[in-house]
Amino acid sequence: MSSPITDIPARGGNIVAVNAPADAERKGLTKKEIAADHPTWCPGCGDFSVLALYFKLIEKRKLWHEKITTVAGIGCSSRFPYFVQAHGAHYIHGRALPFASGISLSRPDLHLFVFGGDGDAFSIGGNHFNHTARKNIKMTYVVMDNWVYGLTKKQTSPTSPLGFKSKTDQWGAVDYPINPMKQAIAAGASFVARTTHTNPNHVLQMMEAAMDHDGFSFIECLSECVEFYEGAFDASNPRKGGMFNEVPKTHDVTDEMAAYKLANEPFPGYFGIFYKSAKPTKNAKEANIIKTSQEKVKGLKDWEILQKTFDRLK
Ligand SMILES: Cc1ncc(C[n+]2csc(CCOP(=O)(O)OP(=O)(O)O)c2C)c(N)n1
Ligand code: SF4
Ligand SMILES: [Mg+2]
Repeated sequence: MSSPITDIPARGGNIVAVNAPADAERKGLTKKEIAADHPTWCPGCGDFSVLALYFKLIEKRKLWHEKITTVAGIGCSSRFPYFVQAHGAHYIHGRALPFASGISLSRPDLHLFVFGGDGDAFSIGGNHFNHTARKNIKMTYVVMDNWVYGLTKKQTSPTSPLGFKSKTDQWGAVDYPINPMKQAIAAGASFVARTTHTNPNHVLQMMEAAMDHDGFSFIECLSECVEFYEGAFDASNPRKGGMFNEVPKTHDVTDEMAAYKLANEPFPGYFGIFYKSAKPTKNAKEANIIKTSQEKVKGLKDWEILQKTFDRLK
């Protein structure tokens, strides 16, 4: 993989390119340059579309290897970073968001994308979801929701509907499912959108809008598990006799209550941007604290600052 040499910026600082051609002179990556391992998903799995559209986004927006980071937890969907030729990590089940938060806060110049499943996001990673959203840490989180645990071969997930028969609910799920959109809005996510893998143009549109948002952007992307929950989303797919309803043009995306109402609609519900607000990110707030602190200790080396701190603690 060839990429220009770049200096790692100080926290909150700007990246300085060394020996790199000017951005305008650089060509965007081709699909061949972005793709890594051949995906190991089952033929027909919805996750293929999401990956293909991520490649399209990288091509279209001329993102370069050294500017993209792809992070995931564990699950079929979380295998995502294996298939992308870029920096990233396939991390611990449910812990993708805290790992990604560290990346975001130390390298704000990167385009940071986190992919994962409904189990990863809302079961084991449920608390991380709420806290990353409320802190408004800049990254794009795409949850590939298939309403089931795919990798571990069909257990009930937090989004499985009532009555869903699985290995953990042989007589049908009895627990009420969560609504990812309501959860994201209530947690304080500053960008909340919904899409489905069967509408490629819409997925790309949502990813672009999420990437351009300065804050924690969340996308629920329906992504069918053809192996363990075939037909789950037919009601949202016009090719299967369903309805793909876009968010009404009159919807005010800054109106939290209106977004909540949209999210409350029964399946198939609406697709598009439900909520968007421009509130300061944790990245910006931390950068500000660092800048102010650095102004106070001008001229001191890092170890001298540490020494002073320890001396004060004595
Ligand atoms: C700490 C821990 N607990 C449980 C597991 C087993 N496990 C792996 S993936 C997974 C759930 C995957 O479901 P989801 O996040 O919805 O992803 P999908 O496979 O459906 O894309 C579970 C329970 C694990 N790997 N680590
Ligand atoms: S088990 Fe389901 S989610 Fe996993 S790769 Fe196969 S179709 Fe996709
Ligand atoms: Mg799942």
